[in-house]
Amino acid sequence: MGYKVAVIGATGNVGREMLTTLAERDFPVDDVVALASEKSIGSQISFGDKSVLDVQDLAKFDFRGWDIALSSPSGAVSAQFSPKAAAAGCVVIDNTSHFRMDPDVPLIVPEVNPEALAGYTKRNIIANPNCSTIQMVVALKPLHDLAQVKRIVVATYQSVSGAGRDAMDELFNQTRAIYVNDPIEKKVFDKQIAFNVIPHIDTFMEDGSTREEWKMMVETKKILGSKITVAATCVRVPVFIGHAEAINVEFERPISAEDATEALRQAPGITVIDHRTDEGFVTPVECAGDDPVFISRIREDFSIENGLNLWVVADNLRKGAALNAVQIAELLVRDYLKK
Ligand code: 11C
Repeated sequence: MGYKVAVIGATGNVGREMLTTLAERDFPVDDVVALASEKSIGSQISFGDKSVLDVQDLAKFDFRGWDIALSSPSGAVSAQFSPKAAAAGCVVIDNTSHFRMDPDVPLIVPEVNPEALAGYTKRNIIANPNCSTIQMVVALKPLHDLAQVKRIVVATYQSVSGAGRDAMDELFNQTRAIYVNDPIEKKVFDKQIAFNVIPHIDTFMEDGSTREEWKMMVETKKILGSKITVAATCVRVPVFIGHAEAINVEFERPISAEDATEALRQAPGITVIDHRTDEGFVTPVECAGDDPVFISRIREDFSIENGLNLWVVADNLRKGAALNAVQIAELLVRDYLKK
């Protein structure tokens, strides 16, 4: 017997990837529904190779009798509909930032803190972390177990797909416009993204950080440990899919590059490619469409005590969003929602 699964925000980048991932991983479904706002009614979405779903109106949907909702609409839509679905008995796995810091909502990366999932019954909602946080904590967990992370300094190189399909179109259209000498149009990004980099993701906060930088800090503390300090600089780059991160870590105890590499090679969800030669590292275009978090450029940082540098790359729509959500659903049905 399988599960009845709703995908909320099914027409977006992540919603589509959620449907693809459910089908690819043979998640045991009895029924699947694609939900979106009224303006998407009439459109159809593929579920795997064989079936096509008619998009249904989220506002009119009755969640009673549905087991799991994978949710990736805007934060405001999630704020309205996730509690409604949860109250109807449907466990919501929410990809927005809205519930992540709620103490009654577990924030889960299955390779890192699966034990925290037990707390989901308080609100019937589980939060999926930000894509930049997910790939960083997957990379750091095996090292944290070895030598205890003390401080993280990270710079991100984030692809435009993190900002949605209009952002991908904007990169494409601006690139084309530059080649054919057309005027550059800016709608999603406040500066030109083609052939440029923008150190501004999400809104600015009072202390000068952006919310993306703040999310990386608070989410990492919630998942890995509150004593860890994080300094993040988040940057949008003209790449379609795949986020990269240059991570500098200071540990409580000594850790060699060799021991770190060995621990990372053994860890779930990670592929180490670090040959210290031309092409012996991974870049975002190579990770697009793949599941693992790729780690390269593992080296000691001799400018601080117990320091290490890493280059971490992952598909932000898969491990950074849809795949992590489906892996949470897999844990949920394995340990808590057995049929
Ligand atoms: C980006 N990381 O690349 C963002 C997208 O908090 O879930 C995801 C935002 C979030 O723009």
